[in-house]
Amino acid sequence: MRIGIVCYPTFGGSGVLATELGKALADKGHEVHFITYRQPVRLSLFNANIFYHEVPVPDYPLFEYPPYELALASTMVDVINNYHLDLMHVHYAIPHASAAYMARQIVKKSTNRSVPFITTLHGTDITLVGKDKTYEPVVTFSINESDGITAVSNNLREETYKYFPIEKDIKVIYNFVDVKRFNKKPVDAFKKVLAPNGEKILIHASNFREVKRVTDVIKIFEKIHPAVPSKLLMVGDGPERPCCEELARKFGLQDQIRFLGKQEQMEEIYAVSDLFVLPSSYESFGLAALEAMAASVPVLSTNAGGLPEVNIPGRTGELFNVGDVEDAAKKGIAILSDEEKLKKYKQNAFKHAQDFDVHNIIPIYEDLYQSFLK
Ligand code: GMT
Repeated sequence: MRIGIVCYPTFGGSGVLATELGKALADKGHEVHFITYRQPVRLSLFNANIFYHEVPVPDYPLFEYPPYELALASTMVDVINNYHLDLMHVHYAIPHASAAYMARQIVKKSTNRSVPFITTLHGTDITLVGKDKTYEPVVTFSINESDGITAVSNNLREETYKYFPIEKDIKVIYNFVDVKRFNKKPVDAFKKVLAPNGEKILIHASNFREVKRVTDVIKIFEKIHPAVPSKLLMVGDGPERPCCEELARKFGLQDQIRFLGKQEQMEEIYAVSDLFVLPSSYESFGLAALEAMAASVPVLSTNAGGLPEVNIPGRTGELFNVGDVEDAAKKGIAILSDEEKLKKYKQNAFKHAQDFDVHNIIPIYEDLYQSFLK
């Protein structure tokens, strides 16, 4: 198949998932065309089946806000026509679904070919941004106009039906992970640098947005640290990072917590970690938690959104209510202070991640694509 993929090219989960999907499809012999305003972060390797089309957004002095959606729709039309795409798969409804709708109409009018588009809902496009009255009518319209709609968890599917008058079926296709990539042996020298006295290593990775409640990670660590000799790695960057650094200093924990910034080789970092902490107020799925599990790292997360569909309490990790740092710390201490228990959690986390392996999920997308080409 010849597939066009539209996504945000950033470190965010939807962009990462869309990029990994495109790479996996290309490995299976499909021709994949990424259409984005910048090269996606995880798209560094060369593959003869992968094409990248940058969306040019001219910035005329007349425009206070350059019309990205129009530039995207026009680029989509160009790529669909010149590369004879069979379908488009857009990730994150805003503004990708409405741009895809416009592109489909333009192509239909000029060539009489109807090129289907599938919209994958990822989370904040529905739960935060999409619900906003400013966008809601367009979001509802373009989701309903999609030929296929998918959501990354049952929770997100339900949330979408709750807040938008969607008339079509939304198919749940979970996030996936390449287990082989994340199943790495720890590099001893690296572990020694981070935890010279054999301390346990806790880790958090995100874009440090408000929804991630990153300061809760520091608060949880402050309670775990006196009970379990430990270090904390904070991976990623974003608006809440300064508050975290300030809180770490306030607690006198600045030497126990390392802020590593954005990292691409997450598998190396997970390989030396013992517990992934995710205190988000909402996660449609929690791709970062799944990637940690694929590296045999148990997860201490909230029970918000789709997280309980990924992290199974008492097996792959533990769940706590949003903001309950007391309970989170208690559960974290219980996991980390018992070697046998920790080993079991690590094994279970890895085993459960295998259910979400890329080889299990890609065929579901392929079948979905095929159903629109018949
Ligand atoms: O979590 C983020 O801040 C990034 C966000 C995005 O929109 O790129 O991730 C969302 O999509 C991921 C892939 O489907 C999910 O695993 C994340 O849970 C989801 N984030 C939220 O729902 C907050």
